[in-house]
Amino acid sequence: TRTPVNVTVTGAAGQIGYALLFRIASGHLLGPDVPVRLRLLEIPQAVKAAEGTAMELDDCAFPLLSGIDITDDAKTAFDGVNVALLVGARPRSKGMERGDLLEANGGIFKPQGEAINAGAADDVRVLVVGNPANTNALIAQRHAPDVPAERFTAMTRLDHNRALSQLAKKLGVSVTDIRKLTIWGNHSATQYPDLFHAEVNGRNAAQAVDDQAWLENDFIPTVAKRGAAIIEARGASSAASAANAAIDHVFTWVNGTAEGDWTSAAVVSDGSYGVPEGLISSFPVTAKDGRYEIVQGLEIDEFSRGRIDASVAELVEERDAVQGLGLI
Ligand code: NAX
Repeated sequence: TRTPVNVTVTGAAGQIGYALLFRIASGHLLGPDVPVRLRLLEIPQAVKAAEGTAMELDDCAFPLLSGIDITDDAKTAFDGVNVALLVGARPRSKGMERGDLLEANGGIFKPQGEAINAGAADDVRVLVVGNPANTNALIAQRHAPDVPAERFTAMTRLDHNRALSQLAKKLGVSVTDIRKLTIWGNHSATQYPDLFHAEVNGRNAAQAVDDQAWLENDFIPTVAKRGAAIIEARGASSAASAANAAIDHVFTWVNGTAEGDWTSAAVVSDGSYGVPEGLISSFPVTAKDGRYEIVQGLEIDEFSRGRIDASVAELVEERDAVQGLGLI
């Protein structure tokens, strides 16, 4: 039998946590042959709720689930961690300025980065879901100098999946007919879902759509503002779809992208496509041998250039703000 993989989930008692944990325990994160040991990190007030979720996990009798630990201590939660899903974050409350939000999250992601640095397994992979995801990931990464920077990522896979569905609907095709879609930039309203490099049954997606007005006024804003539309309809923010995207992100990272395709993930920039080195920005990425790599050599036209630059400018502002606050 294989040694269980240690999977740490922060914010485990939250709504994404509730949708995520059962799928991890049933084998969807790493595959049907990989036993997992769950570590749940919560704030003290939510530990009891996390224990309730753990009781339900027990009641599923998942064959792959080899144990559950619950803690409010980051050091304990990340000791020996192989896969860290950082979901818990400080939401923006009424009247909160952006600086306050970044500062509150710095208070979460700095110690978590330090705890990962101190205790994680050599192969640790980190996915930040909690918003502002890219900048939270940057804060954690900067406080884990002994972990290769490429192991820190932030989630834009939900945006990617949303874009796949919107395009499939528009063209009356299946999502499996679409390849090489990209989300660029920040997981925020400035993100740029790019159809110019995407293919639908081998044909260029932007040409297949042939409707620049739809692309600019419908597709891009629908994808970028989908989170708000879900809140409006459901009365609560995206949870199961976010959990599903987190599962996809890690599964792809470990198991690879299909030949001739890529996906989207926010990874540490190496300077590709004019994105300043060190920023955690979304790119087209392939996964191979357990590593995400930025797809190189794409031609970026003027329209895409402007959109990418605008979203990256926002990431630069966020980075400068957390730098100004002494968080990185
Ligand atoms: P909830 O408020 O339901 O749950 C968050 C949980 O995190 C709470 O149980 C809270 O006690 C816990 N928490 C807070 N601080 C913590 C800390 N220091 N350590 C451990 N746990 C802590 O939020 P939920 O709907 O689950 O969303 C979680 C995060 O995901 C939010 O920041 C949200 O904005 C973000 N999202 C990111 C998405 C993405 O695509 N990257 C999409 C979905 C989602 O909006």
